[in-house]
Amino acid sequence: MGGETATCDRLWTNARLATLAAGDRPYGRIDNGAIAARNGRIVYAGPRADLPAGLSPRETIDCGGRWITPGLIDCHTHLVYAGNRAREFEMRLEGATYAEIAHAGGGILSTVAATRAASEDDLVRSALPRLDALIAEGVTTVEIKSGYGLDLATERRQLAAARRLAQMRPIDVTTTFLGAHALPPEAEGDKAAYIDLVCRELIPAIAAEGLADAVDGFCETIAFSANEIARVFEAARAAGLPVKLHAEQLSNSGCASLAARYQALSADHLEYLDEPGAAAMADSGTVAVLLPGAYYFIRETQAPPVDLLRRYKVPIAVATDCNPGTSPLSSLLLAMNMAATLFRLTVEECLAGVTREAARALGQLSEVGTLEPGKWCNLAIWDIGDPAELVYHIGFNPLCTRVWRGR
Ligand code: DI6
Ligand code: FE
Repeated sequence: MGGETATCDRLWTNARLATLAAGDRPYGRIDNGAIAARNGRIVYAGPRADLPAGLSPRETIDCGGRWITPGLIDCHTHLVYAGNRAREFEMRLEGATYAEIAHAGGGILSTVAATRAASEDDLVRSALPRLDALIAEGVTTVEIKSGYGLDLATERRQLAAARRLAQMRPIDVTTTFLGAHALPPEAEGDKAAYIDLVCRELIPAIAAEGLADAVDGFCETIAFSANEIARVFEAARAAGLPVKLHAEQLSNSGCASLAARYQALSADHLEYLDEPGAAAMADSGTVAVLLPGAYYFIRETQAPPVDLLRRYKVPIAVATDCNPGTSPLSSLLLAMNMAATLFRLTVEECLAGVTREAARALGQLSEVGTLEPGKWCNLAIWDIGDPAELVYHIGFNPLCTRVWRGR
């Protein structure tokens, strides 16, 4: 809906726009563009020459020819956790094996132990610097998963901490319950009993408290099987929550098709995705979220089948997967560079992957992800001469100004 454009609060002019809106122009490019906002929403985004008359903005900002993109969206993170795994990383460099590291208290369960021992305040305090790093790069929406609690009290605390971050910074946070991430030690190897707990107690409680916007799982030989994940998805469906899945990261288990069967918002990682999986995702509109930080950090050698995704027109998003074990990455710009260098995504695919397609992966495309009337006025204003600079630089941040809900 275009809304009424007779007045506006703020007007950005003399800008080049990458609207990412559908159409023939690459990036939805508009060279001499303007954006008007009222009550935090975009009321106009287009050529300056076509600005509706009589807008009478309270404030006009001359962008000096800078580029404006939609605010960036990191659609897959595990940003809230305690401790870190730097010592484990060092041990791996010194030649330690996975088993030795696990024996020395490392691995995912060491993060579970640290997170269980942390208060909600501790979790908020340790997550804030990571969140601020994303914000400094123009991120205006972030998804945050639980999954380092693996019991009701800690999963609840992780999600509550994630919700609190949204009160402390100008950013939208969507939360995802990831109880089916790993088997907690007290389950003593009984996966079926733990999945029972997740389905019968955790998902209903988390959903009733409004703590999660979606449910995720880790489908992998070292985590949970497709049958176990199907039970989790049934429980999510019963609780009225959409699903997404860590799928085909280390091996192919056919779980991208499972995700598609449950109309998953996204299937993530996908290094080992096969053709039937890509076809199923295309049919269900499930977004492929590529996570080059994890691919890089664990020194994976099989890249996700990008050509297959293109052939089947599966939407492609890019995210950091910010987590202490396999992707200690809190730069979405670097994730874009890695998606290009390691996976050969085009610049436009990278930029769409952290805006429009990331919004789609969160089920938020009607609210954010492109510069179009009716959406939240979330902008990233960049000191660049060409969109390719957003992907090309390594360890350099060309952000000039970030706007969240019109300010
Ligand atoms: N996939 C991963 O690579 C991480 N979780 C997941 O589902 C690993 C998380 C960790 O090691 O802490
Ligand atoms: Fe992940």
